[in-house]
Amino acid sequence: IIKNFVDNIHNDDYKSNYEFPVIQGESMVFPGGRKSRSLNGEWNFSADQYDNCLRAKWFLEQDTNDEGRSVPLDYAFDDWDKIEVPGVWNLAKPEYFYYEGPAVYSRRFSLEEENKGRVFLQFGAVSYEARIFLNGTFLGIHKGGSTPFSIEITAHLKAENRLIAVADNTRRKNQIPSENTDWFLYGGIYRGVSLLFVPDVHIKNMRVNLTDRETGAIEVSALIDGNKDLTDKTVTFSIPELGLEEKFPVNADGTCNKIVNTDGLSLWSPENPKRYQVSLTLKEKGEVKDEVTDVIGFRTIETRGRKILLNGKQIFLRGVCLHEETEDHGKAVTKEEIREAFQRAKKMNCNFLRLAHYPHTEWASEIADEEGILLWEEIPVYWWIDFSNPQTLNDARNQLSELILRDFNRASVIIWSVGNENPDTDARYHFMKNLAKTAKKKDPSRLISAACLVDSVNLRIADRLESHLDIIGFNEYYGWYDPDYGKLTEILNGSQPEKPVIISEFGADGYQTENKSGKYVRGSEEEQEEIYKRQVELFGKTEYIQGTAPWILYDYRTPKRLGAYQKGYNIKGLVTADRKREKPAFTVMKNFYEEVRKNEG
Ligand code: GCB
Repeated sequence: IIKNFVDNIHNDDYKSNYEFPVIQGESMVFPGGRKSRSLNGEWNFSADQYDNCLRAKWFLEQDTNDEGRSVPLDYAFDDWDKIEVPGVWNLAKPEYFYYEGPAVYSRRFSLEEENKGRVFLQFGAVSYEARIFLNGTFLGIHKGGSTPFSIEITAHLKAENRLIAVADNTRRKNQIPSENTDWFLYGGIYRGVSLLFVPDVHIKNMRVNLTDRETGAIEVSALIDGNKDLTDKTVTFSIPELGLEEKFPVNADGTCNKIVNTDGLSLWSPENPKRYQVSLTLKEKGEVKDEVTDVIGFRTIETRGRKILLNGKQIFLRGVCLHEETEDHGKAVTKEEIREAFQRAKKMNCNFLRLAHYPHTEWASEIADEEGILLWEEIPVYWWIDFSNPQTLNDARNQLSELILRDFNRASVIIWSVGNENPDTDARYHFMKNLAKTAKKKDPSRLISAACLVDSVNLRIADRLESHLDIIGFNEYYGWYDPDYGKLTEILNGSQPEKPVIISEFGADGYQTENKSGKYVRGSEEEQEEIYKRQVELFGKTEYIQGTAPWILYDYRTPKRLGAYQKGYNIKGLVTADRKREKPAFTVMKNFYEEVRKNEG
């Protein structure tokens, strides 16, 4: 205890003890069909501005010795405030609103389940670093604020357990995103936490996708985890509705892979979001050892020349950008709120959403699968990033891999985006090229994109990254940041892209005024409407534009926007932040998409 005390006040480098083990990459255990227990609900919580849980090793709970209590206590896990998990702390109490830094979450749980196999602790997302402790043992650190991770806790479990998570949302230069973003970086354990109970040898993950539309061939890959010899094991993949059942062997390294042929497959599309129940069973000498299930749609997505083809047919992506935020829950959005956003987009005649600027909850792609909405998913390689730092690249790649693993089976996801509006430097080029290649390698079945900036000197759609992308995303704000439409006309008419282009952002502020002067007030809804009209007019005339995603569906919080009408919000939404009122520009988009749809026939 005395030693801890001395460390606490004299040790500047206390944190390096909690940088390893790093929980990375493919740690997630496939959740579908598993025995699990939710650890959501009330946890104890305290902001820990001086990082004392780590510094003074509070997690050890060394407050007693053999003679009883020996030192004064500076913490009281069980007496602290209660906070809801999942949730963001910023909205839990007014004094937490602007808090950025480490905070301690703690809860007890007893192990009621009979525990024969292995147990994993799974977090949906923690912003931004999470250090996890169970019964006094540091289990690991996870970095990256919006992707899931799992840790095995089998060896540390007791009948009564104390779980601690130190969540730290400090903005740092070398993180993804870096220090400067145009959205609010909430803190907390804002997605679900659960225990997953799996057999000693189990199916760690399963990936399924349609590889050949003509023949209905599906590729099934899985990874079996277990320390034992795996050569005597087989897996059986089935889709009962198609009468399909295929058995294949597990390789010695735990991988297994098979192309299976299907008959009579009905393809998934926005008009027909057909999904099938699938399962994968692990067997040893004919006896079932483990099973996972999922509900999966099958479709193909590809580009040909300047066209995007869904199931072999040209499609225009009628989209809109969406942040993961509501007034009531911050980033911890509910399923109902996601459905509401999707319904609103559909009302605007959308078939596509750009989920900006980081991985949204897994519910988003699950619901999009159900509702028939196509998705662009993105990692927060946003604006300036520490591009020449290998650790930063590692973190970006890790977030990308975790996202791809999580959403691989979702038909709705058609695009992986590797970044947004990054300055065109050599370091950025190498960094993002690496990410584009990583995405392609991990998932050749989808399209790679990035939201690029225009070459504002030559007024052309031109970015060195283009050769590594399938679709060129292009953000522009002509009429707003730059009032000169002439430039946009010049750019769109003068560019000769070899690939399809999506206008991944355009827009303008839009606030409600009582203006009766007949002239547009800067930033008013009337000006926003006019800018939208002029924008869509040009898009309609540009053959290589294969999709548009205006910025943004709803107004949202951002610490960057402190204007008289903004008041801490980005007000470029087509709908107000309370989600109650559609602005006039909403109707402009709705009509434009209606036209596009008609022309498609
Ligand atoms: C952008 C960014 C987006 C901003 C938006 C704006 O280009 O990609 O994150 O919020 O512009 O409102 O300026």
